[in-house]
Amino acid sequence: KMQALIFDVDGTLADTEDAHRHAFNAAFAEAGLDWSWDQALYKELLAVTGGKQRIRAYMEQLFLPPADDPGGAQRIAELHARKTAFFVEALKGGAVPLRPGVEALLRESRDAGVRLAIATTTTPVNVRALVAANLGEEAINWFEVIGDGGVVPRLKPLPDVYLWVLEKMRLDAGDCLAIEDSANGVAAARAARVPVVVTRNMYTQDHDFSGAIGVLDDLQGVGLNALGALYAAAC
Ligand code: XBP
Ligand code: MG
Repeated sequence: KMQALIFDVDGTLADTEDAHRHAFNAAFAEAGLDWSWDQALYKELLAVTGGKQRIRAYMEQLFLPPADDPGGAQRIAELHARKTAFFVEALKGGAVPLRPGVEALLRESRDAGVRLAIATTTTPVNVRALVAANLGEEAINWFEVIGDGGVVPRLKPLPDVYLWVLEKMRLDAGDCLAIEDSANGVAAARAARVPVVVTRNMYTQDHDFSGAIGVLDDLQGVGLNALGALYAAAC
């Protein structure tokens, strides 16, 4: 039985990635770096999950391997902290709405007693700011468990954050449904044996979603009945 929905955040609850991209660029400019990530480059860089890991991967592309530099990790951490500050500021200013159908599905789930959780690789303050800006300060409590980029060291596509959430919820993987937007997210959910439905977006529409039980453009008009039907057909 489908007892819980586990939501990814970036690209799934909201199309956050362009706001992330702008925040990275603002942090780079503030630091006097001439790095600027356009959409085409960012699409490639998204293959690496986690903002700090993404900066590191980019530096390796530029042949500036931070591993060769004792201060490298520290500089990445500082750049990323500024990026997070820019991103949270944008969220608080209302720059990123929830994707279509997300709020309705969250509310329907609460009414129906379907448990809610989050499994993401992003920074904890980002999740709180996104939810608060769009659903109010109390809505973060709609999610019984929040697995974010701080709870496990190994990010998606590895299953660790899903396994952490399942353990906290004391649920079997097969009693949950994950909602994801990317190949890395699908891989993470599947590696944890959680069935997964995809709502694809601009950055992920050509990803390989094999392993997902459904691929949708968004959640507009997609309620628990429709998700339950996909779940029943697959599980
Ligand atoms: C999201 C990410 C994150 C965000 C940026 O992946 O990979 O790194 O792009 O957030 P998913 P941070 O949706 O699969 O969780 O800079 O806070 O890492
Ligand atoms: Mg995502």
